[in-house]
Amino acid sequence: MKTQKGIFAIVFTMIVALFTTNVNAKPLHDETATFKVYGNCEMCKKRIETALKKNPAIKSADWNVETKMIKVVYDPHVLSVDQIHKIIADAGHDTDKVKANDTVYSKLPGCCKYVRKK
Ligand SMILES: [Cu+2]
Repeated sequence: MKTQKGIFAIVFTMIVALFTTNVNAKPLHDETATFKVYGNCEMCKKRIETALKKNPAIKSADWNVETKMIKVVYDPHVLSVDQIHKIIADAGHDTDKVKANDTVYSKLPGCCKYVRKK
């Protein structure tokens, strides 16, 4: 019985070690994406950032009213850059990759109706 206990302890230790190694091997780094998002004002900033921050895989989102550039910190294991563009477009804002739906765009307040690319 003593030997059995000993073997169990060794196996248990090995399982714990294996599990810990797997967790450590998984890259957990967040990534940062920077790209252009069309918009005009502080209201646009709030709309864009709020839409993004609803997603738990997005750690931070900061849109610059002057440069129209957004900086998004996200978990690349859960979300792709294309999906981030899609979230912004769904909120009514064109990005340099994805265009917002015309209906969603038309519902934006007047001050937020940015000039769209043809
Ligand atoms: Cu606006």
